[in-house]
Amino acid sequence: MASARDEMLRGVRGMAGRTLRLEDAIPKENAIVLGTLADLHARLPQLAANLKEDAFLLKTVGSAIVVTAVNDRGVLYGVFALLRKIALGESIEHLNEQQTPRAAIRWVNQWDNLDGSIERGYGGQSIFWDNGRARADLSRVSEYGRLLASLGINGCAINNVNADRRILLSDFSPQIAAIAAALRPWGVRTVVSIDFGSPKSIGGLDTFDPLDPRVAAWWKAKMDELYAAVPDLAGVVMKADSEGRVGPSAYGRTHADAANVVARALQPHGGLILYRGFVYDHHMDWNNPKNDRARAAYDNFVSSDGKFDPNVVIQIKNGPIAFQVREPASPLLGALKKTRQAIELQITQEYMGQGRALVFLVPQWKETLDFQMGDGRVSGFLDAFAGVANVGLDENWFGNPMSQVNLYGYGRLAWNPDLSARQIAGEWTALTFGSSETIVRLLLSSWRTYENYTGPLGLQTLTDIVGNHYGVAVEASERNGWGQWHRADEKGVGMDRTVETGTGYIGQYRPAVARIFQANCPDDLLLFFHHVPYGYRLHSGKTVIQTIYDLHYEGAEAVEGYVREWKTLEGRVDEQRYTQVLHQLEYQAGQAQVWRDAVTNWFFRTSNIADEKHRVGNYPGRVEAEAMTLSGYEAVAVTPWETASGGKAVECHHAQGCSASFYFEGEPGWHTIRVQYFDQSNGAARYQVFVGAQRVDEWRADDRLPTKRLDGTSSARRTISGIALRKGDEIRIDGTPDQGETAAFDYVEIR
Ligand code: GCV
Repeated sequence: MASARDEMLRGVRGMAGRTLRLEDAIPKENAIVLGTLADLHARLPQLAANLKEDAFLLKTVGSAIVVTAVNDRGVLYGVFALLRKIALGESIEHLNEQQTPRAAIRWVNQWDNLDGSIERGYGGQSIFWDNGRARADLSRVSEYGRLLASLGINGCAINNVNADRRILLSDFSPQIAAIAAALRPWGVRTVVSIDFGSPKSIGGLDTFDPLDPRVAAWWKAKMDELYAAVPDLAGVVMKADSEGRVGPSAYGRTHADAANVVARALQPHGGLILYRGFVYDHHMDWNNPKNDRARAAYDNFVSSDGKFDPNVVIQIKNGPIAFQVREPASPLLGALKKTRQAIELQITQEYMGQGRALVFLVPQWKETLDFQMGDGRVSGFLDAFAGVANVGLDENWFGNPMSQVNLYGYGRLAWNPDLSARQIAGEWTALTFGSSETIVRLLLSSWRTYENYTGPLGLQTLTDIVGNHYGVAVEASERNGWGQWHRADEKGVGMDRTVETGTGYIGQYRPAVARIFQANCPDDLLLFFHHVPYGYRLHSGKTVIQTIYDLHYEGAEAVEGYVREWKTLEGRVDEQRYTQVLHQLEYQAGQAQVWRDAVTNWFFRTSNIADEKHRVGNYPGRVEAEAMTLSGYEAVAVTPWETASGGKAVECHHAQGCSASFYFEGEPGWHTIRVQYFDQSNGAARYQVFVGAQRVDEWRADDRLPTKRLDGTSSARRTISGIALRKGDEIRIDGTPDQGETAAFDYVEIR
């Protein structure tokens, strides 16, 4: 309640410059009255409402605005809702608005490791952990609690689902308690991720068999101990039998056995276990065309329906693989008729540009939430939401100012999945920058744009699957056990998941949906479900191969358009964020071109079918580095080949530097020079560009991109505009290496 009161004061002070007077009694003048229904009953007996936990009522009573709920958390949510209304300029006259969250469990998961790193986190180090302990300064945790509360989120898992067994050591609970204390004032209950092997790995038992009574007793004692330290712990998250984590399969037991043994230990404390449905074998034989990772969640869980205890919730990812740029809704959603279920959405942009690309994910999530499974809409099946947030210590939480829209959108949808993407984009934009149709337009088109240049038609994100999941690497998904296969070869592309000739995955959908995916598959998902020849015609009338070419060009062109559109906002968005976002979009435009060229060239070489529009393989104004006059620089082959133009780049191995030059052959006039160079993480090489004797630009390659290699992740673009060039001018690139970084570059393009 104190948080609700302080937030009301802070909000009105911030927006109206007025400090509300605090009183315990209800005054005669205008007032904002905060309290639970029980608190207010004696003074406002006319207030009658039938509210669930966390729901709130905003109601005008005489000259007062009353914000009430059955619990303190609900009042806090009501305050945030009222402040949002004021900030959005909505009327607060004659209020009588009751809001009830659709799902009672609205959690975020943080994949934070105890050493302070974050698995798939792009906004800096952990706000919770440092060097194996809770951070000494937990002020960012309490700010995070406030942020989460403003979105109606009521639980936060504070450590990675790839759980460190130390989290359950007896002397560790004070660390958890310290974090819980920082979240508690915001109504955010703490959750811990646990390792199923703990009874053996830290418990001194020789087994973690869930049916062994000693194991059950261990879990019970452990949970009693944990709740003694954190009495309001919301529960636990557990990843078992997945990606190297131990699980019930070690003893031939079921997931219900595993979940229930922990659930029974939690039950006396009112705790929940969110048991992850993300179970699959990552050593599957690629050569077996019947193998299919997409089948795994359904195959593993559906037979246990009805066998889970009531405090078990199965946490199911939105799609059957893992957070790809496009996947169909997981067929497990709603298939468990007697089991509670959560949808797991990924806020952190693991496969979506990792905090460097503008990708508003709400339209993607909405597609799943609104999906008609044949026996109901996905959102109607859900008891819980889990969003993988992975915020970090960076000032803006995510490493850039725009990714916050996804946390905002997640919270709003967990509260009310019927909100539209447009409404959420509009709210966030207005609250963050002030209303702007331009920003809303960018947000709403950004997922489609990202999909177009990274993996359209259901191909999934064509990224470095076995590495950093960031840059382009078309074949990285193939010939390994991870199961993110697209099976492109010289004749065709796509996974055959049909019942008749493929893996049978389509048969996991309810019949009405299976029929559509089988016989009338939407173009967007065609290659997820079917293997087709490159000449196959889509509903659009175009061939698959031409569509792949066209969409990659459209996607890359769209990002260039974002840069132009963002520039129209100069002076209307605060300067700091204007510049940050501009740089981000300019970088993204360069990346989009790398993706475009890599994917289209890869498919051109593989299919041997030319682009009808003659773009693929033809790059007007481009001069390959390896074709320049080189002094010190040496040509090298880049792996994978498609990530460098012509498969090659040049590198410098001389501390004093190297040069590469060529003569301009184009028409005289004002030109833009673009240098495609490589920015690895192991140094900060220096580049200088000269036209004749005049230096026109210089920079250091000092971005923090996640690779030490020359590849699609490190490939970056420098744009030098407004340069006067005459035919015959010499253009020279001087590069000076630094540590492991070789001042490499790929080509220069002049426009
Ligand atoms: C926490 C994907 C990610 C992993 C993640 C896993 C999961 O495979 O790449 O980093 O592990 O999903 O959701 O458990």
